[in-house]
Amino acid sequence: MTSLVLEPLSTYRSYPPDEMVARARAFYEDIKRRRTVRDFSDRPVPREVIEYALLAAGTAPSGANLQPWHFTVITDQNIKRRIREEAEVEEREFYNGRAPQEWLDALAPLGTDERKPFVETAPVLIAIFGQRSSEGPDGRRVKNYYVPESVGIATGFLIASLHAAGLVTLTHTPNPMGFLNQICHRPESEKPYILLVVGYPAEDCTVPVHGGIKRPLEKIASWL
Ligand code: IYR
Repeated sequence: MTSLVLEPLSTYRSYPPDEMVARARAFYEDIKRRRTVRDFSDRPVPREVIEYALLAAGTAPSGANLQPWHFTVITDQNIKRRIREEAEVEEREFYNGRAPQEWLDALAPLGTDERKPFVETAPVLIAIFGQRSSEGPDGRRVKNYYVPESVGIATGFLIASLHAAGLVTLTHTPNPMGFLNQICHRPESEKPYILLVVGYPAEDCTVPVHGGIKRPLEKIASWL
């Protein structure tokens, strides 16, 4: 067990109130341009952008700071094709029986179906795994805590970072995603969380009008 060692908080920065508002607003103005994209160009992305975005994701807070995540970056065309094939097997079942009508109705404004060509077209896939347990310093398995919460926050950082760098993403969730363990050689102690599709939008890329409509502040927040 590691014991508590403290150091002064040296990384914090404070800003005058006006500047705080300006910064919060600037972040909002930029992040609100983000759209989930399904029409990808095949243009390759610089590896360093992905590396920095992964480093940013890795700074996310996590249960007991155990950082229970793994990111497998896939750029190999053959592996992307295998992932598309496996994803489409699951999606065909989803759209043709497994999904209740209510779910299909909720998806109608997005125009999604079982065809997932973007999994092959986009230059980068990031398979995100949550580690239910990991190997401790002495080689024994240690349990991780708040895994979905931690991986969700890290994924949010990742998406925000890729957006800030000028890339677009799709948070793809073929269900179930167990095939990602086999293809990415990840152990059964890891649960696939999201398959993030990353790249540039195709020149003729369109997005659903509905998807850009975000609920106003008074609908998403209340003050006590
Ligand atoms: N995984 C399916 C269905 C799907 C589900 C939700 I919730 C979405 O926001 C979008 C799609 C698919 O990828 O098509």
